[in-house]
Amino acid sequence: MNPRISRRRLLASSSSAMLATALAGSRAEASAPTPVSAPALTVSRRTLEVNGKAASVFHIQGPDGKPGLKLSAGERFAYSVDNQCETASIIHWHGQTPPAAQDGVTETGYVGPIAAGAVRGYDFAPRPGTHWMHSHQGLQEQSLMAAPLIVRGANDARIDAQEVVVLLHDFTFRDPLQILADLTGRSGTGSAAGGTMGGGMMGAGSPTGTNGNAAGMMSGAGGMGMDLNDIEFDAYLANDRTLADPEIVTASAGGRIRLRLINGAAATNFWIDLGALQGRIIAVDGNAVNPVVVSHFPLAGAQRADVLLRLPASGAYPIIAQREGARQCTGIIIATPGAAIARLQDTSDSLAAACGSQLELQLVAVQPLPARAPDRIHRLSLSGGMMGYNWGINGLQWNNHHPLTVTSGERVHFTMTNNTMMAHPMHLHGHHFQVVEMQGTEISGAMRDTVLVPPMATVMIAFDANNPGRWLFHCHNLYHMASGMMAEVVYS
Ligand SMILES: [Cu+2]
Repeated sequence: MNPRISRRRLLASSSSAMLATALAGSRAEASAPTPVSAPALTVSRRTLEVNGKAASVFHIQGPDGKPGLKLSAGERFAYSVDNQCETASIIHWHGQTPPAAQDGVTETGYVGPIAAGAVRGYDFAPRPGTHWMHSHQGLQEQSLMAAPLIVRGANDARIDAQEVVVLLHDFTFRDPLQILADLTGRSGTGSAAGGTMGGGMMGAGSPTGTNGNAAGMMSGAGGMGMDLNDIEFDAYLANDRTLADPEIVTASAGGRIRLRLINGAAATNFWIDLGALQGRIIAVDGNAVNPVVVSHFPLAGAQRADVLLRLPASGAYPIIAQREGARQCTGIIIATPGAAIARLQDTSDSLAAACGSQLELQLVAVQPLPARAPDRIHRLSLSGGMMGYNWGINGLQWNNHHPLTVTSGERVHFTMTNNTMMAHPMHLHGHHFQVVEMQGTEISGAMRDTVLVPPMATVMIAFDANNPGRWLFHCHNLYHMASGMMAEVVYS
């Protein structure tokens, strides 16, 4: 018997068992489809040295021992997750559109977490593009339980370019639970990552000594305050390394590079600076866009960008990511053989601006949604603030959210108005949407799974309800999500 078919049957029966468990109202984990013979993604603990200090973090390794997965064109996502951690976990396939029970979340009730030592199988047709995988359990994502998920498409082979994947992260030596407790004020210790909570002015006077943050940066226009960066981090990483010891990618002079940039940070929007190079953004969140020439552009939390560029001559070319509203940087260096590589500063001389709609307004989908009037419109207010840390959607936190109902076959619009002073990268699971209106301007914008909604702005997205089930919709700032900024799309 074909082992793949038999395993699929096993998965199918196991999924119905899980669904039955969920419908019975139990949150307990249904028996996992073990043993699963599919190649494994192994989730484990490791020690990572950051700024000369050892930290205990997580790792998601593919069968080849490298972080995450790279799938060939046409390859199925037929992998298992082997949880070798001391704690339960679950991995979400960010950017993928699998059946709902395989989305890698527990909140929708299909499955429980993968217990320590357990294995769970997955099998679905993956969506091509630059995607990623990360824990959707607790705050594990902050402890680097994140990795690239690159799915090559049929057309990728026509692009003759060296592929360079860069996963960005924000890093802290602190316990993320303590950070969240400080932010929500429940611990009573008073200090939130060194920031003062009361005035919406965060980041000042950090005991960790990281410098250069624009605490409670004022936007200037109308004297309206804009809040950036609730948390001080100890370092910013590109493929696990800081600029003190960056990854150096060797490439040839005149060579073409395809950067696959992934913002895997828990709570940081970055500006990408290509330095002396000019590139062309050809895809965002794995979806082709009409090429946009860039050298400096924003990449919000959870977003991805594919950038084509060419090295004009021999030399070393830093690709830098700078935290919005701050000076801290991370990055990699692309260098030709023998090029002199200068030590780079990990702080910029100037503060980065806030990430906003600058790039979004220029993006045009290569394959937009077919023109169609909406069958259903959900008007959503992004609500809350740093004071009280009561982030929500329509004033409601996840624990008392109202389901966002849709029906299969509908064209759905979400009109999101951000009534807070902080930008929120909003992520919809299981679907890709088109950005159709940005701050009053109608656009045939990018197809995405994550869009940044700037403070006091309105952004409209459209999607086709074509993947039945229950799907999370949330801010991808981990601490905003954890404190309640999440709702659920439910097919009626
Ligand atoms: Cu948010």
